[in-house]
Amino acid sequence: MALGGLFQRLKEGLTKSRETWVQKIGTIFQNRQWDEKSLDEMEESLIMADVGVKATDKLMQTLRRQKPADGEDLGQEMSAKLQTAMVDMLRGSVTAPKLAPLSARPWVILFLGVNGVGKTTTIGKLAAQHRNDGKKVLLVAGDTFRAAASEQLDAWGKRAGVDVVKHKAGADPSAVVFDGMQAAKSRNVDVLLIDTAGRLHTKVHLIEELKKIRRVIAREQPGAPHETLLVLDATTGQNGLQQARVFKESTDISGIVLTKLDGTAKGGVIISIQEELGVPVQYIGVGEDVEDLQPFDAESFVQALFEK
Ligand SMILES: Nc1nc2c(ncn2[C@@H]2O[C@H](COP(=O)(O)OP(=O)(O)OP(=O)(O)O)[C@@H](O)[C@H]2O)c(=O)[nH]1
Ligand SMILES: [Mg+2]
Repeated sequence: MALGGLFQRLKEGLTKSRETWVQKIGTIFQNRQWDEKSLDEMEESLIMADVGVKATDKLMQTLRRQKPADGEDLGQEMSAKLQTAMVDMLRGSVTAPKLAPLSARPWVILFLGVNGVGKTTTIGKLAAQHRNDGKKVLLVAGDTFRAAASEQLDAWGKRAGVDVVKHKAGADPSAVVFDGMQAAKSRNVDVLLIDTAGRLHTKVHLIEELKKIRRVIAREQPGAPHETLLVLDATTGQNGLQQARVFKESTDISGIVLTKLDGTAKGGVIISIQEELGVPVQYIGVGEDVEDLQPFDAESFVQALFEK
């Protein structure tokens, strides 16, 4: 899809956030002074949008330091200043990944997250995108917890035209992952995407199972998994952030996939995720279609959020 089309989808996906808080922030300063009352109101709107206390504090510090020029359209100017501050924060809060994407073969990506956040859907969309780029993709149904789970992955595999390695429901997930690694190596696969069962970050045995999966992957290919993506549902706002904190304590996470941004006005949570976790948001989900999973780019995200 053309870049313009992707931006349009992103914009549409962020409509709820734009219409609830972004536009409100734009109007706070219209016909008003640059004073404590207006600044406080702005701060409140950021908190309401789930930007988080810490990130809001930091943004407001930046904005309070920059007294606007007289005679300007204050609403527009404050909105522009906020956009710049957000982009800087989203860019500055994380460092670039150590390895270039797809620099190893197979490039192994492990997906984690609690129930229903969008792991399987994200894998399906990403599989279709890589396949469209001419990559050889293989999926691993590491969610052996429910029979329906591998069927759902199978359906995505068929749609994207990629194979799925799976076992019977109830099988040991590590065994499926082992088979997936073997198949990826022997079939010369470019990208291996591993689905896992939704797990509560608070359940010790599930976290142990995850560690076992990681050991199997690393034994089969040193350096893998190359990416471990934690999938978070944006509609859960600050709760998602709390999940991420706990996951991060027990396992390495290289990036975040923030799904369902189209279903919430709490799009500001992306800022607190990066700022507080220091883990980059790699992809965002703004709808149900394949093109609605997009690589996250701070500048186009903020532009899409604010553009009328
Ligand atoms: N609107 C919208 N829906 C999404 C997005 N991503 C995922 N979904 C929907 O979220 C629901 C759950 O997605 P799944 O992919 O099954 O989630 P999961 O994490 O694999 O769930 P479990 O395997 O049960 O842990 C599905 O109905 C998806 O279509 C998104 O970006 N936007
Ligand atoms: Mg799933």
